Amino acid sequence: MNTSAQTSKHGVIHRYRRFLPEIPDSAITTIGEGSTPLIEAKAISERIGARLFLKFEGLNPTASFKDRGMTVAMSRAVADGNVACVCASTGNTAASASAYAARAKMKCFVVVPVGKIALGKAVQFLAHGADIIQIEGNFDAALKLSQKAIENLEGVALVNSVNPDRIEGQKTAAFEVCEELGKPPDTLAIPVGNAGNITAYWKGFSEWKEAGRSDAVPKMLGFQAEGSAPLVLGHDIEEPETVASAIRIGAPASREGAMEAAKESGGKIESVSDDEILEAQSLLASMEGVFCEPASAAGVAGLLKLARENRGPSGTVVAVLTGHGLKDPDTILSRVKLPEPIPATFEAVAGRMESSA
Ligand code: AN7
Repeated sequence: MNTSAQTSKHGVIHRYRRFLPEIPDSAITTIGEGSTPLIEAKAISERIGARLFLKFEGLNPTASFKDRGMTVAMSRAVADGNVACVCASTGNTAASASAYAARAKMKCFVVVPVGKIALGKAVQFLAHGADIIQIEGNFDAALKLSQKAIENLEGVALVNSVNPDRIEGQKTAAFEVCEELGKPPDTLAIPVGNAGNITAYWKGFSEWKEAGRSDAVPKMLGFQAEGSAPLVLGHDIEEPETVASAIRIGAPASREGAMEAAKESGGKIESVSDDEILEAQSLLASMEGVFCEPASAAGVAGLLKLARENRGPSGTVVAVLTGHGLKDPDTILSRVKLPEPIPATFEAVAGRMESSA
């Protein structure tokens, strides 16, 4: 075995090191994140009247885009001599942090809103051995408490996207999109919660252009859930609500980054209803074979809504599907059920198939 196999040569740090903050080899913590597929969505393209590609971030090691930022944040936390990390989370950040912390032999505290974490995500951070702090409050409260906690603790790194290393890692998704298409798309559609990811993509597209690798940047379209849309309403929300639990966030930490991305690119931040989100999730699964979690479908929901209102983008559009559908089995099971079992006989099975043929 090649000795360098200890640190995988895959992962966004190795791939895009010259665009990232300095990280010594010995500190690199990677699980082979990034290099996710860009999937052409022909059926939905017809509905929206543009050529749509899906950047399927659910195929990262912990099944969400968070891993791109976490490899950079955790590696830098190791390089700085930290012994523990903490994050507030609606689920995916905690799943990612706990996996990367396990690999870095670091203690990981996850501060999460009780009763609002999708099942698959909770199972992940339980499996990775996180120290779980469930609070009787929402994500916004969890983030404030986490920020306050590290002020008084030595050697503990905050790995939420308010940590600029997270944004640095996440911007690599924009590089991959540009490389795969051969140029930036005309438009990017993306879900917005705490607003770190739209900030990161915009930074990535802008840096790609500054580096002379492209001569354009896409229009940025961000979509929030209607019950959790502080950027659309123009003020924070005390009690955000949405079926898309990942983006149930009322006071986005990166609001300025998101507003800047929309403004500078000639794009916008809008909202979509829970029904529109679930409809988009269902279309993606049933027509494109791509299963993403509800929050991840917000971008496609937004594109479908704009198309219905005859104000959708044309040209090449990339929608970011931020997390895998297996993260949140309960939302599917609350809408569709397994059928009743039948006897294990040829007659019964044939009868069933004939009746639905
Ligand atoms: C699937 O895990 O905030 O706008 O604590 O999990 O960068 O916050 C998750 C956010 C979109 C929104 N899609 O991204 C967390 C958390 C999925 C997500 C978002 C999240 P940001």
